[in-house]
Amino acid sequence: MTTVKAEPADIEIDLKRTALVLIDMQRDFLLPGGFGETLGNDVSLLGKVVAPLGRVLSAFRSLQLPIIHTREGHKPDLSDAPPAKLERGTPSKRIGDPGPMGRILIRGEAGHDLIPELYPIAGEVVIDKPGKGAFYATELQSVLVDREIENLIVTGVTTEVCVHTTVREANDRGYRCIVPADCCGSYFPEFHAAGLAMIKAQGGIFGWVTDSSRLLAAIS
Ligand code: C5J
Repeated sequence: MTTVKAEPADIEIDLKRTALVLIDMQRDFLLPGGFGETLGNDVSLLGKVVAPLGRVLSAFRSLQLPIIHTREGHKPDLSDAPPAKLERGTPSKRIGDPGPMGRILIRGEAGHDLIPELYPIAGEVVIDKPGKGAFYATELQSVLVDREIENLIVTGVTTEVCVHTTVREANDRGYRCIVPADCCGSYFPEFHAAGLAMIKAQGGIFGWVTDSSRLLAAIS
């Protein structure tokens, strides 16, 4: 067993039953011209996640532990995008509109793809998800069951949206979720802080919060 220093308490995990999940590290969220920017966000705020998450990804690769990447997006015909999502708000471009990286948040377009710094290699799982949570309308649960996973290191963007939704979904399904704070990010620093606080409050009601240094010290 491996002890990860974390809040609200240190946690012991069996690394053989632990997967790293990278949520939506896509150009559409991290780069100018993508979905995140169409919503009015300063996408540069997410860049600081890449280096620490890259170190965690390298450690998981060298230990040959399971790695799962997710991508939020929709089929080109938008048949998996509910009108309530398509019509939401007043973005500068809507999901499916053409943008500088292809159609916004559409599978197969450059903007929908994962950033090169964290690009999956052979053997890593890529889950395409139409929603915010990685379990909704995806094969994630069966991927985890097949690999006998009990613990998830949940990272990516954005903290209070897709990371948080996934942690909540996973927690209800019985997974222990550990979130390294510097490996996830938000366009809203106050939401990032609040999202992490919510996870670890009340004795860790949704999971545990650590950071890349403590995680790497534990698993190296
Ligand atoms: C958002 C996500 N923020 N990946 N998606 O719309 O968090």
